[in-house]
Amino acid sequence: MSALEQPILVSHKLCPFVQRSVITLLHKKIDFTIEYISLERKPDWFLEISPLGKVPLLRIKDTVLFESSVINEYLDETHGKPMLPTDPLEKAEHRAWIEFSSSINNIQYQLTQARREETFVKIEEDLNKKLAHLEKRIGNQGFFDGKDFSLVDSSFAPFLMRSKILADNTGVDTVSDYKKIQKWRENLLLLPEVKKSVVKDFEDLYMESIYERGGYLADQ
Ligand SMILES: N[C@@H](CCC(=O)N[C@@H](CS)C(=O)NCC(=O)O)C(=O)O
Repeated sequence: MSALEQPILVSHKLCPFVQRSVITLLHKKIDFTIEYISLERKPDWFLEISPLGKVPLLRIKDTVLFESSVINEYLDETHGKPMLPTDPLEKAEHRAWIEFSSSINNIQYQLTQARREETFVKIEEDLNKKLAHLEKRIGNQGFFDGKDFSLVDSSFAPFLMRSKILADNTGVDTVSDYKKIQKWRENLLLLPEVKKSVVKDFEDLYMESIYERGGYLADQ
């Protein structure tokens, strides 16, 4: 495939939803081009093609896909070994957990933005309730469900990567009470498709964005 025919992923370096699609593209060994944009100053061409004004977008010839979970399912259906179960009930359950991972991403973002300790603690309580459900569901064979890397794994990996960076830099580890999630995190963060799914200076950029905000977490 020539570079001109490759799918183009319209991206932002810090976006966990973009990262999910990068992980899936890398896992499936699909050639692609990445185009970063500023979300503070969204280019006109982006606003013209992005119905929600959000990244990621995947441009395939004249078609524009949006919503990371939809992009990932398209990539899964068109390339290589399926990353979702074939049984409809199991597939629906995996999709539900992918949806759940989106809310976890949003809560993690809110946690990094909280200015006051009181707000931070409330958000952390909400996150804990949700993580307790996740802890009960995940398997203990290295991945979300069994021994194979699935779309649920690619969807949670961005949250887990950020939780590790936050733990290393602030001492606040949001998954410290959850042994299975910790093991899962260790396992996922060793995978090449996860390691290579962010820019080289991601940790610095991510922490800078948190220190710039100057919230409760930045003071820890
Ligand atoms: N549900 C969307 C969420 C994407 C999303 O929230 N992207 C953020 C960056 S991480 C964005 O583009 N925000 C720009 C805005 O809301 O103006 C998906 O899964 O793709």
